[in-house]
Amino acid sequence: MQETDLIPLWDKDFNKESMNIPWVESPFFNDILIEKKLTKTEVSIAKEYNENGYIILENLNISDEILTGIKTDCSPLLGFNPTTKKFRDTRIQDAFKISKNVKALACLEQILNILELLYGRKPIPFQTLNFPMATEQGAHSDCIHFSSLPKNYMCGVWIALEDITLENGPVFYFPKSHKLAEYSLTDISNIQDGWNYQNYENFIINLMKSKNLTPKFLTLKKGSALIWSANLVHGGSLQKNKQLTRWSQVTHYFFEDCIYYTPLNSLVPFGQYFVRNNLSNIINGEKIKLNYNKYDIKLNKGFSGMSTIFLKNQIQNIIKRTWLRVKYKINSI
Ligand SMILES: O=C(O)CCC(=O)C(=O)O
Ligand SMILES: [Fe+2]
Repeated sequence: MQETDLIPLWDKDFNKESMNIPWVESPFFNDILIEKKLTKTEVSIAKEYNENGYIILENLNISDEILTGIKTDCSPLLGFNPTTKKFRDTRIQDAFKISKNVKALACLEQILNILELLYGRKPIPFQTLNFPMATEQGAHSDCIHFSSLPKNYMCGVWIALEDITLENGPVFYFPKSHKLAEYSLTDISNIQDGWNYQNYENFIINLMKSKNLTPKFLTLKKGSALIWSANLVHGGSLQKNKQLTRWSQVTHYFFEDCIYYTPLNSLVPFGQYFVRNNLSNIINGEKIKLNYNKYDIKLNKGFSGMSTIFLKNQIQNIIKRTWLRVKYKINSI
């Protein structure tokens, strides 16, 4: 006899690939990887992403026309003053609506293919941000801004539009931090006064220190990219040399067949979601239809833009059961 014979259900099988999370974040990642017929390069990309929560792509084939074109297109939108060489704004959101170059970078075939490989679903670029300078943004996980049901079907792709050094405020990120729990505002404080973004940022940086995670700095050559998974902690480091620029583009992606929401404006423990149901797919401009793994959903609108979410067939079942109870005069079905 072996000791494991004493454990109930030890020999039972479980459908590992049917778990309701991206396969690359699955606790059964290694088992699933063996089953997939991937090339050597694909295997190393997937392993890196699973272990560290990010991958760096240095050999992307992006034309200089696009990289330079984005700067030319965005400069007037950012209120660039040629005399002072200063920008009025430090970021522009969704410039893809105006600039075909921004759109082209958000829809790069090479990136879309890698994302589909990692997530097993079609990626949907839904938001672009262009920065001419460092953001100096505190450490955060994008999960606080963008989340999905099922969870973790979201990622960010950051592309350098010029060479990035320690002088011009590179992005910093904490490898392996994506494996930590996903924290919401209601988790970080036991009083409502603590449910604010500043407290969240203070929490995250203390969490990194407490877990002994050390940051890496994204010094990159123009045209290279970082893909980070939904819960990887990252931010913008301080810009040492303010005379320099730090041109970059971030595109945020969701994946198909999910419900998308903003945790920062939601009260998830109370079942109240700030659902993003007016997103468009940058690739084709079409409105994204929300669903849950292809099941139709119904949103019940409540206060402050928050909704409760029902699966349509769940409602139909409730109605059917109620009708049967009434018809046969029984208390429960
Ligand atoms: O570019 C940066 O400094 C960080 C941007 C960022 O965190 C984001 O867009 O999610
Ligand atoms: Fe971010």
